[in-house]
Amino acid sequence: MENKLQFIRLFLIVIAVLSANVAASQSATDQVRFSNGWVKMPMPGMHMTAAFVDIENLITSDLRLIAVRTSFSAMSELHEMVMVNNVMQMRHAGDGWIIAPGATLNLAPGGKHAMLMGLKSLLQNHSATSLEFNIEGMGWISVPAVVKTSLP
Ligand SMILES: [Cu+2]
Repeated sequence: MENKLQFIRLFLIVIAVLSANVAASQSATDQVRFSNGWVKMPMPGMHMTAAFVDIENLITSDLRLIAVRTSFSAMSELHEMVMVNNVMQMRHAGDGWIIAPGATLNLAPGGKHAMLMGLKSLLQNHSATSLEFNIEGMGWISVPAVVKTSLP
């Protein structure tokens, strides 16, 4: 009897956790829209590449993109390009980026990007994969992405 009660309690906790996850992901899609996700096909022999996406803020307060990760890279960082002594350099955007209400943050070649380092597997050109972005307060959100050599 004791065991049965414990099992029921555990079962209820599992149900509560699962439904909380569903609620979180439903609200995330109401609050932020990801589109045009893609990963640049790495140069032969290179173990790093960049990924890009458009992120639209659908709510009336600021959102902050704080991190990126993928299943196929050992280390992933948000990077931006900055001019230092007339030379374009890449810099880790440690604080992430704010997305104002109604605004779209564009991660695009030559600008802000997701730097993917320590690629664990060979990426196939034109294959489908996924990226995960962390929005402050929302957690990790999976975003479909296609592997390609450049913009169409
Ligand atoms: Cu970079």
